[in-house]
Amino acid sequence: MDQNNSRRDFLKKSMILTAGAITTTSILNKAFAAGHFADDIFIADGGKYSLPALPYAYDALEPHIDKLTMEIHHDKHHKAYVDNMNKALETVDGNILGSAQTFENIFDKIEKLPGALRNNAGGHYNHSLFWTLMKPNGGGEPKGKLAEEIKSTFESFEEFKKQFTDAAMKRFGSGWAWLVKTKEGKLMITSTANQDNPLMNLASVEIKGAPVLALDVWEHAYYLKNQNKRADYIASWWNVVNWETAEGLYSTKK
Ligand code: MN3
Repeated sequence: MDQNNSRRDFLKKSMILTAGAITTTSILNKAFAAGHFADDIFIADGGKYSLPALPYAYDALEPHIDKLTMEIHHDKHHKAYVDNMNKALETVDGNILGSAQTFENIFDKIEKLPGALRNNAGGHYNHSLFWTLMKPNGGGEPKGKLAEEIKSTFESFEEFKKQFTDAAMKRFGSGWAWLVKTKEGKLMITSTANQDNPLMNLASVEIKGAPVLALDVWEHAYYLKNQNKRADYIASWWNVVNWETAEGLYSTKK
């Protein structure tokens, strides 16, 4: 892409971004569902990453996930990851990333990059994805190809739910549970520590693949409402899962 085109593209995206929360939401959902890393959409003016709007109101997931938790989680925690990612990027040796400050490139080179970038780029990506994987009146079961693949891989949706819940419960300390689609196209359940994710090129990330479903099990995701009871939070979370986003991720990720 020549510079003029890329500039035009960039301006167009920036304008769309300022058009409001609903538009940003649909762009984010569409980008994730299309299997894009969507980072070019996240970059706003000045080449900095910015906090995407929550795709629904803070209280939209009540009574399953409470308003105050959503406010603090999005406005404080997620915002801090974005701000600290921008700061960390300033310290990176230009030779490592070149001009491609994309999530794909960052996650691929993660071992050579500063720990602050690993934590905060992971935090920004994971949370952006997490918001689009929840919605009011969500839950139930997936449909179509994803439903078929879950059944053939885990025998039943109930068995999948049990194994995913188990992975989320067993993650010691802070981290995430994931359903991923591996390079071979196989569905697998895994979990990662801190803000690592299955896209990161790290030996400690045991199962790599494209995220289809993501669950934040940091205490900041549930402590205000559920205190130490992670199991209650996970049980509530199944009621707000946005299976349409998950189906989109499954169908389009290579
Ligand atoms: Mn979190």
